[in-house]
Amino acid sequence: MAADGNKRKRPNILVTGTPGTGKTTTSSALAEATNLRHINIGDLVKEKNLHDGWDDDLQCHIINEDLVCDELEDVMEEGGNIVDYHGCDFFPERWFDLVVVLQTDNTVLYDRLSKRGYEGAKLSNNIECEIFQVLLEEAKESYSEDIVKALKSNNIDDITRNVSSLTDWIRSWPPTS
Ligand code: DAT
Repeated sequence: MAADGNKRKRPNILVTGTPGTGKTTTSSALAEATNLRHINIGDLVKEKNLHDGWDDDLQCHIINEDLVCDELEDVMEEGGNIVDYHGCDFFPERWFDLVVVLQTDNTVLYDRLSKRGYEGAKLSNNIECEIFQVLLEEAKESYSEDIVKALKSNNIDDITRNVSSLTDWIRSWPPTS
């Protein structure tokens, strides 16, 4: 458990994974089921201008990690947050009580990202990221391994099952032992 975990009335969960693995879908369903606050980092960065401009090659904002962490410090200390982002190594370790890494089979992910309009290097980089389990490795390096949980996200049944087991976990907070 994270060092500060016991002080929080409600836990903080990080939902991470390669783009397209279902972070936003899962996080918003989980927020609805539990009344936790869903924080989509990509949206927050755009909304509050927490970036250093636009990366033409990667076709995304260049996130300013320090500004993001400053922006979220108070709300994370309070607890009860589901943070949704395709990266996990720059958040303070103490923020999270559970780190969920969503995973999707390559062929399924390829179709999802193509539908989203990804092509060329952006598409192949993300597929490679999933093949090499980059986010799972990043999560294990950044957090205690016993709070990192990899969950399959190939179909709607997986989402239902994941949301249900995570809801149970949140409802049983704080842990008794
Ligand atoms: P992310 O936030 O990881 O980028 P998303 O939640 O926006 O992913 O989902 C991308 C698209 O794929 C969206 O159209 C919903 C669909 N999708 C995601 N996870 C799925 C799943 N487990 N089963 C079926 N469709 C899924």
